[in-house]
Amino acid sequence: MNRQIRGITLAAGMLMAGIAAASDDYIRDYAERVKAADWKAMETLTVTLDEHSFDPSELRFKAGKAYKLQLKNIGKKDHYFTAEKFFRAVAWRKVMVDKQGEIKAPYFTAFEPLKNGGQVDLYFVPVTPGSYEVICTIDDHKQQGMSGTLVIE
Ligand SMILES: [Cu+2]
Repeated sequence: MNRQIRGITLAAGMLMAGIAAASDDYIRDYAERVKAADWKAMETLTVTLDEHSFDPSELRFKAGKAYKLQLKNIGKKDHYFTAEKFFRAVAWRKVMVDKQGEIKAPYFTAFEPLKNGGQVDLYFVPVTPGSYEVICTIDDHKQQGMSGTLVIE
C-alpha cells in the first residue's frame, strides 16, 4: 500500500470512529452528576400514556436539577415511551418498575409501562440542552398522536 492510500484509509477510519462516537454518545460522567444534584429538591413529573396520546405531550427540564419522571399507562393497550436521544442527554440515577425493582444503567432507549396501570419511574439529571422527540413505536400509534417533545434548557 502506498503512502497516499494509507493516509486516506487512516483518515476514513478516523472519520468513521468520529461518527460512531457522536451518534452513540451518552453522559459518561453520569455518576458524578447524579451525586452533585440536590435530590432533596427533586421535582416529580408525571406523563400518562393512553390511546393514543402522551399527557402532557411537552415537558421542560432544567439542566442540573434532579427529576423523577413517572410514566403511567392508563390505556388498554401497551405503549412505548421511546426517546433515545433524550435518554442519552441525561445523567441516570436509576429506574424503578412499579416499586418492585430498580434498574441502573448508563443510558436507555425506551420504556414500556404495561397496559392497565403499569408504571415506570425514571430518576435522572438533565445535562445536554436541546429539544428531543418522544414517540410510541408500536404499530401506527405515533401517527395517531403518540408523539411529544422533551426540552432541556
Ligand atoms: Cu402506543
